[in-house]
Amino acid sequence: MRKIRLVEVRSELAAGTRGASMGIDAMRIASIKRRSNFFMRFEPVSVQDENKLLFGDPQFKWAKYGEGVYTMLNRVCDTVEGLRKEKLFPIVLAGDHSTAAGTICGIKKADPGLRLGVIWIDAHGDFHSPYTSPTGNMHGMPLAMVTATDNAENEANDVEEETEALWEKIKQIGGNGPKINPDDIVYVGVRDTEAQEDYLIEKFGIRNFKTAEVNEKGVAKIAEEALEILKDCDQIYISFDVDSLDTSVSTGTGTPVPNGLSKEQAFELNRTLIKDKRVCCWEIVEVNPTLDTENKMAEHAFDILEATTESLIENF
Ligand code: 5AB
Ligand code: MN
Ligand code: MN
Ligand code: MN
Repeated sequence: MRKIRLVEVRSELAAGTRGASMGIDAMRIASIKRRSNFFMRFEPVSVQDENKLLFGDPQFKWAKYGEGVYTMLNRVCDTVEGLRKEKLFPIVLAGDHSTAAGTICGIKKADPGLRLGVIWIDAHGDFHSPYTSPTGNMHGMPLAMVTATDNAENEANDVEEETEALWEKIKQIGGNGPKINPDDIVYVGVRDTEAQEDYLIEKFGIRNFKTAEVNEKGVAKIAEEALEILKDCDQIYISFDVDSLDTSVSTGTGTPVPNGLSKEQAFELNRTLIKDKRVCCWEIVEVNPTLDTENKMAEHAFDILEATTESLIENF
């Protein structure tokens, strides 16, 4: 039987809005309200954060707090690598989404020959680089960190040399070169992208199951099709950004976007996907209770976290 380890990454360095580092604790509070023993059942591993850097200068215009983000990615990578080497299943709770690149690097470092597929449930493409980002916020960059997608034709920003060096360093975390093929990414719920991301999505033919298609076909069919696209992958990592949810639910996250998934859809989607035996890691990110009232977002996120974990255990 596979064993679960909770990994807690309270980093918010790469988000544009402050407060996502409190998302994990907000979910813990939600679990108490639900009278759930979830956080007592699993041994949590905590990854030390670098949020103190937020009191200082962001340093790189197009890769804000980039050195700190680099440190965090390495820590997450080493933690996840260790767990995967012990054949444990990491459930990662994180603040800002940049650290998902660290998770992917860790999975690959534990097993470099692995062909890893990624299901990215998010309102955003998270496919920017310092060369294309409209903000310099690195939570919009994790997928570019782990793929070979930089392309001069697609650049918008004049990036400083130090930033270039940092970006190259980030791409070497967990081993030389790209960790996944861009066409081994499947999006669900992506509906707020910039032209540079659209260019990559089109170039690599990345499938995006938008909300309308989820409504039309139903979650079961979407899950089946998503897994079918990744049929040649050895293992699968699922990344769940709570801003994939509709704004009626995503009341506490930094970058909410209308026309998202309903809570029920996200609930069923994650519960269904995680039953696939190739899924080796699941991550939930970007709950920000400082933007919310009465901790509603964290309660919804906790319900999804607990139900997804239950589904995983039932299907071990
Ligand atoms: B999230 C935006 N594309 O790059 C950018 O929340 C938003 O992890 C990124 O999906 C959102 O700053 C990153 C405008
Ligand atoms: Mn997002
Ligand atoms: Mn995201
Ligand atoms: Mn987000």
